Amino acid sequence: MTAPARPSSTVPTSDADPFGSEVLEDPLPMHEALREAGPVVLLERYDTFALARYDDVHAALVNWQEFESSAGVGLSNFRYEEPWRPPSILLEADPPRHDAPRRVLQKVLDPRALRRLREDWAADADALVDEVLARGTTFDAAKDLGAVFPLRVFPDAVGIPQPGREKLLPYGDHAFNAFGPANDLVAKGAPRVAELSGWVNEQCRREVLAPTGFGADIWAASDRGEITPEQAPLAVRSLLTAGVDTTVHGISAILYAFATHPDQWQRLRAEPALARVAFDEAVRWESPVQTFFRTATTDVRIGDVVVPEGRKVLMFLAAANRDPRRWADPDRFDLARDPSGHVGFGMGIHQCVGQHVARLEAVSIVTALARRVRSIELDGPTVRHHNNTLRALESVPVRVTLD
Ligand code: OVP
Repeated sequence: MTAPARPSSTVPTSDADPFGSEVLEDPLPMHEALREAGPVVLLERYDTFALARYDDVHAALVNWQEFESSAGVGLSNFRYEEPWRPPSILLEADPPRHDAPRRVLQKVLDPRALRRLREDWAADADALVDEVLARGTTFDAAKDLGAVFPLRVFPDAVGIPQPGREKLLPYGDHAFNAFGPANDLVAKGAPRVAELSGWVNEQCRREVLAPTGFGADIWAASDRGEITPEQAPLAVRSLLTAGVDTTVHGISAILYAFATHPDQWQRLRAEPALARVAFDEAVRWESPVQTFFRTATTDVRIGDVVVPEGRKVLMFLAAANRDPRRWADPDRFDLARDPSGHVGFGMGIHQCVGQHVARLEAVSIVTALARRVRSIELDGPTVRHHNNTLRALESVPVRVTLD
């Protein structure tokens, strides 16, 4: 699209390592440095371009024609390197191949299809909160709620059998690590790849899935010819890959946000219907999915810089979500703001197809907590879990007072 342009010698460079432990512990200073450096920055360490400003990230995300996903949304390019598992027919595809599976999952996970889960999940959330509070008024919001609730409700909703469910979280953790470079985090997951992948793939078979649920709905769509029988298990695999760790860390994030913003908990308590906007504000504020790569399909000009065809471009969703050019007081978790337009779920044709499921999970648990808890505050140091793609919390000790 872009004709001869100035050589990209003008591109600002950075020696930051977005996948190093120092940045994973606290990525915010690097995000600011990348935003300030310019619209596009060359990450010298990976010889890859990066976008960190809201307008540029947004524009690239909606421009799937020039920033493709088909070459992989991780650092490695499928055209030169063998992927660690068969590519996702959804995440790692573009139109026209992307369209049929996307339509099917959109229908299976649409808010109207989720209505039958609402009451069940509200009751499940009440029961879990009762269990946790019965043990006392200090607990770990990440370990006791965030890491527990999605695993209680989501695998059942998909329709997979009980045994082996503890494999879902480490499988997803590795999948999200694998989008980054082959660093120590990927090496740590490598020994279990065959075991975890083998189990996950097995759960995607029609004979293994329950007769009702998201899995059965996907297979029914293949019976109707909306996707092929070869695509059905891969669509189920997408749910199992993308749907567990993201919601675990998203729920931990919103609880961490409230524990560190006591006035916002009071606001939610006064108006429980704010739980939905609170979740989107938490996704903006924390960005559980920090980054995704795209690949330039042609020479693309961004500002003064030309990103050459075939090069990887790292989209910093998290940096865009706190860009002061777009958000007033971006570091504040604030239920009074309108967080819509955040790119925490992505934007454009690949925008999170499971976001209604995630929102329902988070709203269920936050609403259950708001019914019983008058105040929530941190009760010790939080501990981060490092992942090449996810911003995650291992431990969020809290102390609550009850009504
Ligand atoms: C955040 C996502 C993440 C990981 C895997 C997949 C999707 C998939 O489709 O397999 S979206």
